[in-house]
Amino acid sequence: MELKEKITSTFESRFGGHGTIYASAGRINLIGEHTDYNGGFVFPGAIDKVIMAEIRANGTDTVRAYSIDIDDYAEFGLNEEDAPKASWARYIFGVCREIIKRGGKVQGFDTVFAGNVPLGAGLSSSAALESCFAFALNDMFNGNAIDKFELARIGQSTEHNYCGVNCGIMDQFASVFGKKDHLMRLDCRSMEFEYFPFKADGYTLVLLDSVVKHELADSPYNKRRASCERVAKRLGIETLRDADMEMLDSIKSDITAEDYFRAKFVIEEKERVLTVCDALVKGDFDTVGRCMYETHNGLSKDYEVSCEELDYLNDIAKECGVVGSRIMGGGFGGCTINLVKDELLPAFIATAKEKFNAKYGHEPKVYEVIISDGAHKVTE
Ligand code: GAF
Repeated sequence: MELKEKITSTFESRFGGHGTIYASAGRINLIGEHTDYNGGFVFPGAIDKVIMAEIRANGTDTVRAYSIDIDDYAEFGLNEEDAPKASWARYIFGVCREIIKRGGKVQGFDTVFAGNVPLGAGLSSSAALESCFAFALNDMFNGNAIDKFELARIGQSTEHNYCGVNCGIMDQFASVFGKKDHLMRLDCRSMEFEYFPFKADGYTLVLLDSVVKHELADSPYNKRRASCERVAKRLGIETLRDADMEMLDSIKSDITAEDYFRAKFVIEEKERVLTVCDALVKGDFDTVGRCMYETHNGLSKDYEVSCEELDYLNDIAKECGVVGSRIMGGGFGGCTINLVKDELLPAFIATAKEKFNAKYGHEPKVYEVIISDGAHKVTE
């Protein structure tokens, strides 16, 4: 059954009647990983996989929420002490609380939601969930008075304050601002951004999901961020955006080798984003691809957020002559993103499935990516 039909029929049987339907997207990121919380650049786009929710005010102070995918129901109030236990419900609760903390209005509502963003694959299903509800509650209770950047920050603060992930702004930004056929280069220091048409005629972006589970809350993600902040502090600057390799080398003997390599990756990565944007405008996909491989190498060796399975998928891509390939998102599992010449695509996918299966006993999942719109209202 289509996502929307599944949601509307479940809403009707659970709560009776109908509400309004909203959706927001997962994201890819062509390049610029772990640069967002360092004040650097990122280059994401929203994709055609969404979290969708039907929502209706219920005239009480209680939220009644049902997740179709998890098959779980939660009821909670809107005060700080009402935080639900289930982690999926905490995303919705967090969004409500962050709106209220900013002086916005939220009243009780009934909701049923589901999605087709693969969970734990590095495609930001959590940002899609937060952005869907932030967008919806802004529309339903606040006359859309909250601007789109603040909607993204509401999602990010939800991660920080209710889900234990000290994430940057990239995922929520991409989910809220996504535009069909466009990637967005965001400067995470000034928050200025530019849409770049993504026309890669003759190439396909394909994700290979290792199905290694990716959980940022208990992962060393927060530790990576702490390393970067330590180095920035030692350099006397606000973020690594203002650092270069000369500065880093000048303090090399005062910091741990681990912190040195974390910062080195970030310094190199922020330059790669600019190189890739220029190359994309010129249609120079060889440069785009080379930078993607460099990013993978840095994420694997210096930032150490890859894993055996993702390194293997990257090696297969290289062997197959794929233009660019790298681990995508926070890391510790999830997907590689691959820029593949169309004529090579079937052979690449077949080889990746076969080799990965032979080594790990299961095939990687394959998702072709269509760059799509971000948060939106689906029905009146
Ligand atoms: C995760 C985080 F949520 C983002 O903010 C970003 O840091 C990303 O990892 C790595 O680029 O998706």
